[in-house]
Amino acid sequence: MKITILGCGALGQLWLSRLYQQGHDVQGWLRVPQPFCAVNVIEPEGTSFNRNLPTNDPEHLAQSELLLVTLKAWQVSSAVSALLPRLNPRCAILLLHNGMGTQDELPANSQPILQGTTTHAARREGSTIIHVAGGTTHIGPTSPAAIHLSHLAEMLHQALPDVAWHNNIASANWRKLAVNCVINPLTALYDCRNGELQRYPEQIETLCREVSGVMEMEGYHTSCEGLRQYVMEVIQSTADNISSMLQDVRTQRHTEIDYITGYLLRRARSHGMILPENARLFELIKRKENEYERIGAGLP
Ligand code: KPL
Repeated sequence: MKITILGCGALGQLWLSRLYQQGHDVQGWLRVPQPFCAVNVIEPEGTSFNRNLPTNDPEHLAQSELLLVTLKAWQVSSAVSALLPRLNPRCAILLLHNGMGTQDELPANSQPILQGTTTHAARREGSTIIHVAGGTTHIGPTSPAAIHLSHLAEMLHQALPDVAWHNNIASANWRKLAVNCVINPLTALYDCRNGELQRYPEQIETLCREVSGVMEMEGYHTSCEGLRQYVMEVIQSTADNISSMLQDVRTQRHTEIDYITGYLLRRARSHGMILPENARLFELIKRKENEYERIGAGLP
């Protein structure tokens, strides 16, 4: 299959290496075009993939059957909008990022759009990508044109298992949003690995109560206790992880907070709800982010 991967960060390179090894015709797409992308991935069991793969070929893009978007949530709308006029109308777009709300920012279009989340952990160390731990990628349709694309889950599963197809992906996305609303801001504030959050059970329960209230209003049946248990399971299974938000804060990059807690707060507001603990964490992360971005921009 002809595939373009938009975003060649840790996750993008992982997909590039795996899809290439499955025999797919893949290219990367970089914001600043380069002749190739040096893909260098070390797998959890120690094997490595090291190869230059093609990038930014407009003809390849126009013929791609899948545009896999592995950018951070805040980069999605401008990058995808710029490529939309150059895609084949049947090219599926799969958005794989933390948080929700990016699709609402895209201009009206008739591409088949899929959304997903993944629990694969990968991080960059210099010019190498370390695939820290395997995980599951959940994908599903978010536009009517994408309802019949479940075969894509099988194709992706062959390359980087596990991949699960959900006809109702919004429900899976909300559960992942709950996990990210708890783990990401708390690890960034306490500067700790995911597992250390087991020390804050009351704060976790408060956050889960607020998220489950909004989920109920959005029509997704859940309970605070069910959500809390799920979040605790993820905290345990990713105990050694440095969350993506903590990595962003440590390297002074823009975080995905606007699409994680920010999205939750926007949905809560539309139902007339106030979420004091999530709002407090949102403000604290924004303050941190603004501080280093102001200093980075040379502002007083
Ligand atoms: O998605 C994650 C992230 O770090 O962004 C979790 C699930 C919290 C794993 O670290």
